[in-house]
Amino acid sequence: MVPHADRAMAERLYLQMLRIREFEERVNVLFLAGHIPGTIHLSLGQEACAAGACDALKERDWVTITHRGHGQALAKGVSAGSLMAELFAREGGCCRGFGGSLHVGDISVGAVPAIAIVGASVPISAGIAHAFKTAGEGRVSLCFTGDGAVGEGDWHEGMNLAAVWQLPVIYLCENNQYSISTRVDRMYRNDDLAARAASYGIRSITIDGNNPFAVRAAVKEEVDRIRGGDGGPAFIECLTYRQGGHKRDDPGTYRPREEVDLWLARDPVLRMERAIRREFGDSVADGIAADVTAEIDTAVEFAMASPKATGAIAS
Ligand SMILES: Cc1ncc(C[n+]2csc(CCOP(=O)(O)OP(=O)(O)O)c2C)c(N)n1
Ligand SMILES: [Mg+2]
Repeated sequence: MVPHADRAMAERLYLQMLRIREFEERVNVLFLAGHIPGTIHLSLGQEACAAGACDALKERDWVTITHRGHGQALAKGVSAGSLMAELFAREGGCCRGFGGSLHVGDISVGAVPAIAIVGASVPISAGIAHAFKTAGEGRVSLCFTGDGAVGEGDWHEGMNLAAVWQLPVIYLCENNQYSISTRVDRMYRNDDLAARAASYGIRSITIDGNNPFAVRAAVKEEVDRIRGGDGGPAFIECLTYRQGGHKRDDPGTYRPREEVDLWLARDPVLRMERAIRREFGDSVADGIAADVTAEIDTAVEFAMASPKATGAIAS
């Protein structure tokens, strides 16, 4: 899984995935301890999508984030401290504590704060891409969505507009197999999501969304096309799995045990950890893990010390 020639990239991707994993595991504990108001949607199991996609982008490219967006925000460059403080509804949050978990982002690093209306970011990303195209700066708009968004009217209108105007936007669909409790094959008679996007005249592929190298390569190919002046929209369906329930009050018991086990065996972070240990040795993997733990410790301390945001959600 780890080509020797790409050691720096492999270490970078593993670090990013582990940051997301540890951030969210810590968030889970802190939520249960009562530090985080509202609710949270965790992306455990989907880390390779955000890490791979954002590694192929520059800061001046913009992403739109979903309701399951902690990993997307971290990977695009939102600091762990400001993200944690946002979840705590504190002044130091990336949206000054007014957004909470469902609305994270930081425009200064190209992470458009999440709206959380499923599918709404599809036409918005097209609009961003239109502005980029008009300015002629070769910037890229990348829209994260889930599989459930594919059934929304916004998705169809946005996809069509992006195709007709040949906009520099990459739609990255994290197909985690479920929209709340409904499996993708019960939502769509045709559950080949890439084929649905292709029907709008959009270049579309389906890839292993648990392999960060595959995600990075797919996004990079489209980014290069866009910067080279030959880029229209693209749709990348990343096959992945939501390891937990939809949100904190959902144990996810509607999923067959064998299915959960099958995907747990494909855990992207553990897969990458094994590859890093095998290729580069334990000290490299342990060093990355120690750096991540230190960063998340500092992020939690920052959030705890930050003053409560006046008027923010449930503060
Ligand atoms: C327009 C709209 N309808 C319903 C909801 C409630 N809702 C929140 S998340 C979600 C599921 C979205 O599924 P998917 O797009 O697959 O993303 P995932 O939760 O799997 O990451 C729904 C229906 C919403 N936020 N917006
Ligand atoms: Mg989904």
